Amino acid sequence: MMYSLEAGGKRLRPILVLSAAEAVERAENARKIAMPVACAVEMIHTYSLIHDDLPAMDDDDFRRGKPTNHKVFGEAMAILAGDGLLTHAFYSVTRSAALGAPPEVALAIVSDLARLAGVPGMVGGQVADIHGVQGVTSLEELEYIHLRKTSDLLVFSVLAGARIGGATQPQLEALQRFARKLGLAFQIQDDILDLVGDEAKLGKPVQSDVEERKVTYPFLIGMEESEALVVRLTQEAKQALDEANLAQPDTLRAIADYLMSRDH
Ligand code: GRG
Repeated sequence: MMYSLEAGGKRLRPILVLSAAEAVERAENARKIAMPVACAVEMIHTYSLIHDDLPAMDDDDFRRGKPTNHKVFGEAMAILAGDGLLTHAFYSVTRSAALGAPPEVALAIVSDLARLAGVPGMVGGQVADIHGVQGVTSLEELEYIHLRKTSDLLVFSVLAGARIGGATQPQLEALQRFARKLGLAFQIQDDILDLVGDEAKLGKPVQSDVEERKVTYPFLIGMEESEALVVRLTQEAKQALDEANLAQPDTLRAIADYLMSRDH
């Protein structure tokens, strides 16, 4: 568990939890109370990466610049490390209640986490992705997968932080719109960076269709349109952020800008 947690990574989801808590600025000690939830979402994210890398799924040898968990510890331990992280995440959320999160806030966070990381969310997105590997033909299908597989954990992160910060219902709704758009932009940028990285490795343009690559936005609509879509979705995300009327929206806004322009 610690091997994969400490392997690095951008820590995007925990940063979103803490930034959303600080952005609302209504409840006391919000950052301190949000910390165990920030850790919980990184545990869930890391478990999903460990399981995604298994031979039965993506069968990857490297993650976060290091050999994947099953390459080092074997498949059985990698499955158990993922299971352990998933379970411990819920324990970690209960620590927020111990630090002073109101019971109704802690309960809402547990409920959101089970839903958005679970079958209606990330797990369901992974199922749709596996079923659709060669069969995804439309942008609607691709968006369905990305909204669940990628956006939903970002939605959880922003909502959890905002709940701890004392957000109102209209603020939560606007922040949910913000995170959904942000997640889509993030995933499309990820697809673009993957393709650019592959092309750099091979020293030639990659023909997605002939090389049996996964169906992605660049594959379906081309590179230029994908890049324009990242810009448009980021603008829409920032529009939703404005609608949330937060006391301190600057960090969340800066994260949206950073994700759009990142190169790794
Ligand atoms: C196994 C239930 C289950 C789900 C797996 C996360 C996932 C779902 C699959 C990994 C492959 C992938 C590209 C998922 C989309 C989300 C995404 C872009 C993950 C990578 O997140 P980063 O870039 O990773 O935040 P770091 O390493 O920086 O934390």
